[in-house]
Parts: sequence; structure tokens; C-alpha cells
Amino acid sequence: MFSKILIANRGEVAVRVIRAAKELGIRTVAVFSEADASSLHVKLADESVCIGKAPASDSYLNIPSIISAAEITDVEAIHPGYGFLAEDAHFAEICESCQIKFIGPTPENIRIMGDKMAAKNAAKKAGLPITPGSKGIVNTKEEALSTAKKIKYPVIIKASLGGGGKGMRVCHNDVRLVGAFLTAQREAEAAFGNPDVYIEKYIEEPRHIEFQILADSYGHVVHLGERECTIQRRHQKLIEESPSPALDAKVRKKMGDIAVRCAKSIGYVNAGTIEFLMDKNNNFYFMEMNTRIQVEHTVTEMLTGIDLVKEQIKIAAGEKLKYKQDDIKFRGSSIECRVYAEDPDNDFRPCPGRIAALNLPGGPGIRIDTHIYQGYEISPYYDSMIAKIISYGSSRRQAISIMRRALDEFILEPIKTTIPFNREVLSNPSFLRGRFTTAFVDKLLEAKERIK
Ligand code: MV4
Repeated sequence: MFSKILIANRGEVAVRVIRAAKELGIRTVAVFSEADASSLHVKLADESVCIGKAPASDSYLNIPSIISAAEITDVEAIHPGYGFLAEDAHFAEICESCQIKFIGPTPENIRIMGDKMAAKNAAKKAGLPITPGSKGIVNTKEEALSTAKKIKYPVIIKASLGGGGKGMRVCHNDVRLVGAFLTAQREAEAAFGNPDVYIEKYIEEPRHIEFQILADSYGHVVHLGERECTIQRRHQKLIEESPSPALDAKVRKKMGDIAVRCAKSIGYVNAGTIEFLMDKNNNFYFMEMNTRIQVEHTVTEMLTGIDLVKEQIKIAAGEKLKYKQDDIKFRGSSIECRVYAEDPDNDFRPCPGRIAALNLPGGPGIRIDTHIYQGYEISPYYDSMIAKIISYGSSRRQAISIMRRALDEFILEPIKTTIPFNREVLSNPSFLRGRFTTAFVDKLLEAKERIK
């Protein structure tokens, strides 16, 4: 096992990784920007190194600074958390070439899944269900039109290096398709330095369901069940839960087996997530694979009792998985509400500032993952997620009532947060019945707008 690792991240995930390392008896090095000198991850780590100015490009994305910090402090491995450099194949490569273990998948794993068309082709080759669409990159408007003719409207144009909703365009007819195709190419070039786009059948009002997998370096792969991530706004997830109210045992088994097959087929190592789109008739399709630990990994931990971050570190250190698929038991129901320092009544505008008063919820069935404390200054430079509230109960109803009680306990002054919005979702009849699609949040906000 490693004796010392560096955490190339900030905020709640840096704290999360430090906790896992501590429990494994590993010493920790925090890196921080000039804006984060008094951040919790710096206080909790054994050592810390300032790596640059507040803008992420000068600090948390600054590879030479991070590698220098790792060399100076003599760490054996780097955990990237999520965001920043977590899915940067080049960074993973540089770590390895400096004899520093990257706690995550191989550079090849990251590269193939970062190219969404290549990922789709790999998934297809492994026998996964994929949405009908172009065989590969679509290069001309004639090809775009013939693809649409074959799969029929509506279609969606996606940037090959996009993902997470960036650079997507939905089209309903030939007239719109040509313009949208050319714009999508131009936008992809500007955003990702590569104009490649592909086209697929647009699945209307789907659900987003993802499977957590763990893979060791010896080809052993298990899945840890699904997460329901359909409650999103502009590709920002707001509430996640496990199990998904949309799956029965049969579909769950089928999707889990498929997720494992996908990871095995590309020789995947470490923790990863296979995302699926599910349509109204419960048909599901491979969408993307995330090659990192995710924000919502917590709900999976509650059901399985498995610490995913500790597993990531153990896998990177060369340990074998201790579980076979049948050893993984799922118990109860868990929900995560993300708390953003944003004003839900003002188009979710970020609300940075100093926290004057704070009460974090607690009690039975509540877990809080956060880096905030009373007196902490929420920085305008970074993501506005300030806490995750995770509830755990014996049933979905229990998990919901525990969460509603916890939301009522949360006090944070004078910053506006998305807690009131979370509360609304948790009392919405469609949500309570487990019947919702990716259009849920927009519909809720539109309904509110009408009665204003
Ligand atoms: C789609 C889709 C419908 N049909 N692909 C959004 C994020 C990126 N991972 C892919 N996304 C979508 N791909 C086809 N063929 C709808 C979405 C989508 C979406 C997916 C999951 C959760 C929320 C979403 C919100 C809007 C669009």
C-alpha cells in the first residue's frame, strides 16, 4: 500500500479522499490555490502546497505545478477527484512517466471513453445496445441528411469530444438539420479543438440511469448497482438516488451484466460509471462511460457498505478486488441532494460569500459530505456545489422523509442555496411516485414561472 498520496483537487471531494486515505493509514498532501488557503482540505491534510493563483487554469489545472508539488513532497500516487484533471489522459500519462501512480483508469481507458464516437463503437463491439445513428463521424451535410433519412427525425447531433451535454443539438427536419450540422461542427472546433460530430436518433424524455463498476488490474470486474440521475437542470445533476424507482429486478440484472461486459471489453481498471438512456418503454441504450469517481458515488456506498474511494486507492496500489458479484448485497434506499450556493429564484445565479451562520443536519440516516464551515468564504472561482446531503432508509419512502427532515435542519446564512428547490422536488407528486424524466426540472420551473 502507498504511504503518502497527493490529492489534486479541492472542496468536498478533496476532503472525501483525505478521509479514505486516513482510514487506510496513508499520509496526505493537499494542493491549494491562493483562494483556498483556509479551505478544509488544507486543514485536514498532513501537508499542503500552494500551486498557484485562484483561476483553476493557474492552479488545479496546472500540471507542472501539481507534478512539482508531488515530487517535492515525495508522494507515491495522485488522486484526481472529479472534474479538473480527473479525465485528462495526458495528465494520467505524465504521472506514470514521473513514476507517480495515477489513482484512476489507464490513459488508454480515459482516451477511448473521452472520444464519444470511439466509446460508442467500443460499446457496440462489446454487444451493448446503442442508439441508432451514423456509423462514425459525419463529415458532410449530405451524409447528415442521409443518416437522418435512415433513422428518422428527431435526431441529435453530438460532438465527438463533447459529453455531459456540451455541443449537442436536436433536429426535427431536413431544413434545420443542415444549419445545425454546420453550427455544431464549428462549435465543436471552438470548444474542443476538433470539429468531429456524429448523429443519432433522439430519445425523447428519457431517464438517465448509470451503473457503478469496480475493476482491478487483474481483469476482475463487478458492478455496484445503479443510480437514478434523471433530476437535472442544464446537465447539472440536482438529486440522485439508488435504487432507481424505474428498474425491476430483471432489467437491473440485464443492465448490470451489460455494464460489466462493457468495462471488461476495454480492459478497464479502477472505478467507473456506465451511463444509460432509458426510454418510455424501458428500452435502454449505452450513452457514455465516466472514467472517474463521481459526485453521486455516495448513494451507492450507502446501499452496498463499500467505500468506493478506498477501493480506488487499493486497486491503484495493485490489490485484488475482494468481492465477487454475488458478494455485493444491496440494502435499503438512498437519496443525495446536492446543495449549490445558487439562487433558485434567480435562474440559479451563483451566490458566493462568507458563511456567517451554519447548521448542518444530522441524526439517524443522514450523511453530509462538505468542505464548508462557519466563517468559510465561498469562492466565486469554482463550482458552486457546497455540500451533499445523503439520506439512507429502509425504503424509498423512508429515505425521502429522512431527507425532508434534514433539509429543514439545514441553516446557512446569508447565502442563497438550492435547498428550497430540493424541498419542492421532494414533495412533488410525480417525484414521490417515481415517475419523472429529464424534462422534470424544466416543467417544474415553468409551472412556477406561470404562477409568479
Ligand atoms: C441523448 C438524449 C436523447 N437522445 N442522446 C445529455 C448529456 C449527454 N451525456 C447525452 N445527453 C443526452 N443524449 C440521444 N440519442 C438526451 C440527452 C439529454 C440528457 C441525458 C441525460 C440526462 C439529462 C439530459 C438532458 C438533456 C438531454
